[in-house]
Amino acid sequence: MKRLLLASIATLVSLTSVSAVAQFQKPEDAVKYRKAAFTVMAAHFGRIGAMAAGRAPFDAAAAASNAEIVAAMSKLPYAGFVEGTSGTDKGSPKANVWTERAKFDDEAKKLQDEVTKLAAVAKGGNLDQVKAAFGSAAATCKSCHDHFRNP
Ligand code: ASC
Repeated sequence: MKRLLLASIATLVSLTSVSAVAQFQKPEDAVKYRKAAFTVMAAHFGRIGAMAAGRAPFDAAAAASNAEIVAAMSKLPYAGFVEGTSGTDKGSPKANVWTERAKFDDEAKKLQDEVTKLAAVAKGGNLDQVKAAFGSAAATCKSCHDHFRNP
């Protein structure tokens, strides 16, 4: 059942990410969308982080399932970074997302690559490997935040 659900999500995600650019009627809709995608991604990433940090017992199946969701979700938020939606308030994207778009896209790709690796590693059920892959993935979050997100 979970497998079927994940397969359905994966299909939806692959269809959605292609058409997402055209799906926003207003810039605010794109902002809401990307925030929602990051919120869901962070919730599932955080569950793995809690295990990696020893704040929660290691549950290999839960780690693998959360990592698959993170990997699928990581494809979504970037379509929501439409022109004219930078800000200055805490957590909002700086204007350099659009003036340095190639670098931003590269940061996005790095995140997607690392969470894809995390999902693969998590299937193996080895906590030390999950910790290492989680750390690499978290570093890509931080790198992008440091450069493109208002503190
Ligand atoms: C998380 C989360 C992030 C990243 C970042 C890593 O769990 O929600 O945004 O890790 O804190 O530095």
